[in-house]
Amino acid sequence: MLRSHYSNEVSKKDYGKKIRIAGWIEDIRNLGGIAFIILRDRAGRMQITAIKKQNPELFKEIVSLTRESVISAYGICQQNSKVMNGWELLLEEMEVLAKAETPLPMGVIDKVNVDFDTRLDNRIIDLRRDEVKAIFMIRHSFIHYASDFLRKKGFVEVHTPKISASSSEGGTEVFKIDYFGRDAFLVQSPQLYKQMLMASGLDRVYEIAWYFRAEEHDTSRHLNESTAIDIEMAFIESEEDVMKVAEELTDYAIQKILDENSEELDALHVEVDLPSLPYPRISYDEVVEILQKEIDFKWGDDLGTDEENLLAKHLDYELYFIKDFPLEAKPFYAMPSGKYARAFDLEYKGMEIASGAQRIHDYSLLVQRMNELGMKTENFEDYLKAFRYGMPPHGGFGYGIERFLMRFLNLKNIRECILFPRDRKRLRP
Ligand code: AMO
Repeated sequence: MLRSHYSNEVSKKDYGKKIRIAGWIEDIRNLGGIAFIILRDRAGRMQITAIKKQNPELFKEIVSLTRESVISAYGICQQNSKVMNGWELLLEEMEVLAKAETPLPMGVIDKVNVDFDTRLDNRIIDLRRDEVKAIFMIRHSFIHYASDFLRKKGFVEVHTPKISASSSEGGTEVFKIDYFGRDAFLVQSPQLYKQMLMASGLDRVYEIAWYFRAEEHDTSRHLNESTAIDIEMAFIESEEDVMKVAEELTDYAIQKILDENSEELDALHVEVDLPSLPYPRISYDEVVEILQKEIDFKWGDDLGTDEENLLAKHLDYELYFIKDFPLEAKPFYAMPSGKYARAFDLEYKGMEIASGAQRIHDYSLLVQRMNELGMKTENFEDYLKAFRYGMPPHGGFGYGIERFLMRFLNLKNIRECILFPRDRKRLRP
C-alpha cells in the first residue's frame, strides 16, 4: 500500500519508527533550509518536514510541487509537541502520484467565498473541504444507523425496479423514457413495489431508494433526483405503528450521529438537542385552527412552505407529526377514514422530511378509490393483482434523506446534501 497510516492512526507507539503517509498537499512553507508541508488525507492533516541539507534533490522536488498534488511520503515519525497531532514526518523518500494543475478552479483552504454553482461545477474539489466532506460523512452515518435500526426491528432490505411501466405516485411528475420503443417511466418512489411485497410474506421491508421526480419546482428543498429511506410493514393495527418506527428511527440515528460524528458536527458548527420521544402529534384540523388565526386558510388547503413555516413558529418543538389529513390531500393508496386519510407527515423545523400512511389493503376499496380519482386501473394491473390473493393490512413511509440532513445540519439548500444534485438546470457533473 502507498500508506501505512492515516493521519489519525499514528500513536505514541509509532514515534521513532518509519511510516508511510499519503494524501494531497494542502500547503508548503519553504523557509530556505527547511520546509513544512501540510498533507491532507481522509482523516485529517499532518506535517511533513523536509530538511535541505539532508537531501537537496528531494527538498527541491517537494517544495516545487503544486498545491493539491498527491504524494506518498516515507520517513521517521518524530514526536514534536509543537506541531499538529504531536508528531511530524521527517521526509526520507517521496513518490509523486499525481501533480495538480494550476491554478485550481477553486481553493480548498482559502477563506474566500466561492459561489454555490462554482462549488457544484467543481464538486470533487469542493468535497476536499472539511465542512463539505462532513456532510457526507454524516449522511453515511445516517443511512448506516437507519439501516441498523430497521434491521434490528426485522426489516429486510430490498431493491425494487427504478424503471417501470406505470407511474408510482400518480400525477404528471414523471420522467418518461424510451424502453426499446415502448414508453416507460423512472419511478417516483418504490411505493407500488413495496406495497406489493406486503403480499409476499416478507412482512417488513426497507429500501434506500432513488426517487425521480420531474417536478418543475426550483426551490431550495426540491431535487429532481433524491434519495429516501422507504419502509413498508404488514399486520399493523393503525398508522400509529408506522409513526412509531419513523420516530424511533430518527431518535436512534440522531443519538448515534451525536456519539460518532462529533468532529464533523463541529466542522459544521452544529449543536443538536435530542428531542424526546414520542414526538408530538398534531392533527390537520388543529393546524387549520392555528393558521386561521393569522392567514386565510381553508380546511382542505395544501400545507405549502409558507404555511409550514408559520406553523413551526407557533410550536415550541422541532420534530412533530401532522396527521389525519383531508383525504384529497393524500395519494390514492392512503386508507380513508370518513373525510380524512390515515396519513401523516413528519415535520422537522417546519419542513416535511417524511410522509406515510396506513394503506388500503382491500382490493375493491382500492379500485373504487382509483376510479374516484380518475386513474386508469388497467395501467396498474400488476400492482392490483397483489391485492387479490391475500394482502394483509399494512402501512409505511418514505423518509427523505436529503431533507433530514438539511434540517439536522441547518443547511440552507438541499443541494448541499447530495453529491451531484440534479435540478431543472443541472445535469452535470
Ligand atoms: P412523498 O412524495 O411525500 O411520499 O415523499 C416522501 C419524502 O421524500 C422526500 N421528497 C423529496 N426530497 C427532495 N426532493 C424532492 N423532490 C422530494 N420529493 C419527496 C420528502 C418526502 O417527505 N410513497 C410516498 C411515501 C409513503 O407513503 O411511503 C411518497 O413518496 O422528504
